[in-house]
Amino acid sequence: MHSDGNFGEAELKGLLKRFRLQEVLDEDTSTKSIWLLGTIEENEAVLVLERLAFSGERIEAETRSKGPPLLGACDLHTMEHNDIYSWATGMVDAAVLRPDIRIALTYPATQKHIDKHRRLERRWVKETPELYNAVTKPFIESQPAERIQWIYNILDKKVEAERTLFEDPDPKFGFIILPDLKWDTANTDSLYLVAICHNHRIRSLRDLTRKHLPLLNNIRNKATQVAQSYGVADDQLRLYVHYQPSYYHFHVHITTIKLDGRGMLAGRAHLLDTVIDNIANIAADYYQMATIPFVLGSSDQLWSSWPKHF
Ligand code: G7M
Repeated sequence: MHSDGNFGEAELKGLLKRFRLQEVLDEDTSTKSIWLLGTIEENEAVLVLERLAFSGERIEAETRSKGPPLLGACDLHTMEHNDIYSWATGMVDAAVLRPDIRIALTYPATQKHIDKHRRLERRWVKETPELYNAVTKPFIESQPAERIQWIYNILDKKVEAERTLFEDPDPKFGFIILPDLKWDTANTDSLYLVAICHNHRIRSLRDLTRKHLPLLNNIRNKATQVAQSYGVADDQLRLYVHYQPSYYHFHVHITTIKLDGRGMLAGRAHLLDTVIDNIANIAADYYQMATIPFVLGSSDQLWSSWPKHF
């Protein structure tokens, strides 16, 4: 155990040397990371390896100090060539990329640490209106009110009141716009706001009908104005709704298009403009009639409700 302040490079090196792999818990090619479960002597350990991004600054500094050529000492493994295009895999002089990896070790790791990093199972669910009524709706209705207490606290100005950027207090069509928990409120390149409606009866996309168009259009317009006050123009904004959301009280995500991540993936994010268009121009009860596919993960609370119905 190393909870004291004397743990240093030599100790970490020693632990890494003694790490014996048991299982690959997860891999992610987009973040170029791998999560490994192993043992160090009799205890379990979780090791995370993540390839670091290139640093233009470091490459420039390296070139300046040594002079070109930048890839003079590279070692090629596979190589292809077509006309003016060549590509290969290989290794470059370590100095160009150093450090090239981030290592995170949890030791000793508890079962909780291990479970947290184990690959999620994921699958598509095609939610017909009948399945919504049979599976998802009862699940939503069974959710304890405490799950969305944080939303009521915001609407009642008990918390985050000073962070409110806009409020329309109308109980039916009103809402509050404030920074999302995930935004540092400083960097507009990662602007992330959330609009939370005052109406407690709209739990998700499935509850929206034509009578909610004033609310949706109002959110659209006011979100644009608030973002503009941060210097983010209308054509730089992504407004969307999650289905399934984490919290069943209707809210809209307002982010810049510079931001991307899991929450914006097809299978979860529904653009507000498309939602408005579907209700306004296709059918007033579009979201009561539609089959909505979504990806369910084994860590989602809804996961255990679905297998029973297949
Ligand atoms: O997946 P879903 O559409 O339900 O997303 C809920 C959003 O609410 C996420 O983007 C969270 O980061 C955000 N959020 C969650 N909590 C608990 C809070 C909070 O307490 N305050 C604020 N401002 N945003 C939150």
